[in-house]
Amino acid sequence: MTQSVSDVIFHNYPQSPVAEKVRVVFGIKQLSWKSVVIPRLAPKPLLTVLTGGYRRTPVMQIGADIYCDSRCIIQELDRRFPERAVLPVEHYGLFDSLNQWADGGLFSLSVKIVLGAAGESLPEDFAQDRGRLYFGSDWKNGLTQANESLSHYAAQMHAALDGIDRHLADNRPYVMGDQPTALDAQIYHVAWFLRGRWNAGPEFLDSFDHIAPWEKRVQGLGHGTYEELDPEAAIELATSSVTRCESGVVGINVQQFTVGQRVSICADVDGGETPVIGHIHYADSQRIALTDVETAKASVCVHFPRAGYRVVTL
Ligand SMILES: N[C@@H](CCC(=O)N[C@@H](CS)C(=O)NCC(=O)O)C(=O)O
Repeated sequence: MTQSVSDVIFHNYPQSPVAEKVRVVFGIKQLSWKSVVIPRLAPKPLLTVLTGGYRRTPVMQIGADIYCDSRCIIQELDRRFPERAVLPVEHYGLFDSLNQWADGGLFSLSVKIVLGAAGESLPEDFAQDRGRLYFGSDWKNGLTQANESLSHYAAQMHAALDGIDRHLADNRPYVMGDQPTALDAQIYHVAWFLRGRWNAGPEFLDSFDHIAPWEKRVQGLGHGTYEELDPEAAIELATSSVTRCESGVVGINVQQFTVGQRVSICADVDGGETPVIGHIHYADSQRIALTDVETAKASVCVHFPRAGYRVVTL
């Protein structure tokens, strides 16, 4: 069966910065996709019925294959649609380390700034949900501290973006040179979040010489083309499809997994999230995929990145 680009279903909501990262990747790759708009707050029953409990944003679906986390999504997009690759082969290790830094440290810093600056003005349900997700069980204290340490976090962000600004100073259009890559999407989604959701964000970003013009260029790449799809139609599609993922444990098998083993998978942070429980269908050093996923309605295959996720055998 040939893969059609319009088979890509993206579960997201407009305000999500991590979804914006992937939307920019759709733009770079000039893909067409279907958008399922999901709620900003849990519970999200029409999403978790596909993921087996994973509730973060975004999630990509292609038939019965469900890809959780932007890292897994972007790797899969380049694998299925190699044209206009966003993960360059050259210097891949260095590139991927930078990607992981942007995904981890840089994004967390932006969350502290945006939530910290919002302070008391955050709606209570949103503060509780995002507080627990990003600041752990003592989230009230975490939010207060983020508010009190705002200038410290702004200085940390300034130090990080100063490096990017200097890097762009040779008038290269994109971070890696002439062609946009996933790293542009990575760094851009943080700038997009700061500019859009932090009162002081525009002034902060505009104080750099090269960041704002680069943001404009990345924005100009667009989001590819998309149309909306009902969540029910997406579930129906998953139910009537079968996974295209081969089965096996490939490469160096540090945790000595075997196909069929029952495991739980959860983001390796104290976010109060529901682990996804299922049976190993595929694993390598970058990705793990489960079938017979408990609590998932359809016979899906749910994929996670290995980086940042804890897999526990049950
Ligand atoms: N490591 C994840 C992080 C995803 C994440 O934290 N997304 C935020 C939205 S930007 C989220 O899930 N917030 C809670 C929600 O949407 O329910 C990824 O790269 O996809």
